[in-house]
Amino acid sequence: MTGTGADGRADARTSSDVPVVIDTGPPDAGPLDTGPLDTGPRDTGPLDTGPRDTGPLDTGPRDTGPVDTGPRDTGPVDTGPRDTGPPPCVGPQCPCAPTTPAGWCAIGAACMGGTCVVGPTAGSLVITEIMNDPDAVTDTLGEWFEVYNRSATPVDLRGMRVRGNGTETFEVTASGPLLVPGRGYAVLGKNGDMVINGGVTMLFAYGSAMDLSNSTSSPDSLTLLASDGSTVIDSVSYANTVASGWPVISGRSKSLRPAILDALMNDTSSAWCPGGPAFGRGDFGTPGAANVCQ
Ligand SMILES: [Ca+2]
Ligand SMILES: [Ca+2]
Ligand SMILES: [Ca+2]
Repeated sequence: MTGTGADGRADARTSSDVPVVIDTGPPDAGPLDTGPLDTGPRDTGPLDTGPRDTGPLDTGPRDTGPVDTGPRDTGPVDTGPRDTGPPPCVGPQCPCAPTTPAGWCAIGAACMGGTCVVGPTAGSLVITEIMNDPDAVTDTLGEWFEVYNRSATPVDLRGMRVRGNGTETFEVTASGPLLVPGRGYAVLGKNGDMVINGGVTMLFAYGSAMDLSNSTSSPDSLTLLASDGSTVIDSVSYANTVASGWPVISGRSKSLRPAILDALMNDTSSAWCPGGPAFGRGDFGTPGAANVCQ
C-alpha cells in the first residue's frame, strides 16, 4: 500500500523495507593479501604444537644412498678396552703418528700404540745365545735362549712357533703384544720367575714344552717358525762335544760372536763362543743384551 504524504506526493518507502547493518568494528590493519589464490586441498592434519626448529639450515648435498631398511640395532654399547690388534698396513703407506719415523708404517706392519710392528719373517730374528746347561740352578728352571731383532721395527712374537728335536714344540701366546725392540734382544726360557730361574728377565716362558739338551751323544736343535707354521725364521743345531767345535762349559751360555748377527752364519759352530760375564746367581752369559765372548 502506498500512502500519500501531506504534500500529496506518493511516499517512497514501503512496509517491506529492512534496515541495512553496517560493519562498525575497527578496520583490518593487516597487509592486503595479494598472493595467488590457494586452490589446494584443505590441510586436515593435526596442528604442529612442537617447538620451533632453531638449528642451522642443512645446506649439504642430498643423501642419495640406499635407504637402511634393516632393524634398529638395540644391542649393548661396546664399553670394553680398545682393540689393540689393528690390521696390517696394506697400502703404500699407513699412518702411525706420532712416534714412528715420518709417521708412516710400511706394508705388512701394524700400528700399535703409535709404533709400527711386524711379525717375524725369515731371517728377521736371529738365535744369538743358548743356555742349555745352567749350573747355578737346575736345567728345568734355568734353561733359556735369546733372539735378536735385526730390523729397526719392533717384532711381535705372538703366533711364532718354536720347535726342538723330535716332537718338542710350543707357540708363543699372550693377551697383548710381546715385542722384541728394533735392534734389540729378548729371552725365552723355561721359567719366567727371575728369583728362581738364575736371575734372567724373560719375555716369554714355555715351561716344560721344550728341553735344551746337554747330551754329548747327539746334537739338539732350535727352530723358530713364523705363524704359518712352516716359514723358518731361524734355526740352529748345536752339539755338546769339544770335537764339534761348539763351546761346552757347564754354566756358560753358547754365545754367537757379537759381530755375527745373521741367521745363516749362526749355523756354524765357529761362529759361537763361551758367554760371559757372570749374571744373576752366578752363571755366565748376557741374557737380553749384546753378547760377550769369555
Ligand atoms: Ca739342558
Ligand atoms: Ca741359523
Ligand atoms: Ca746375549
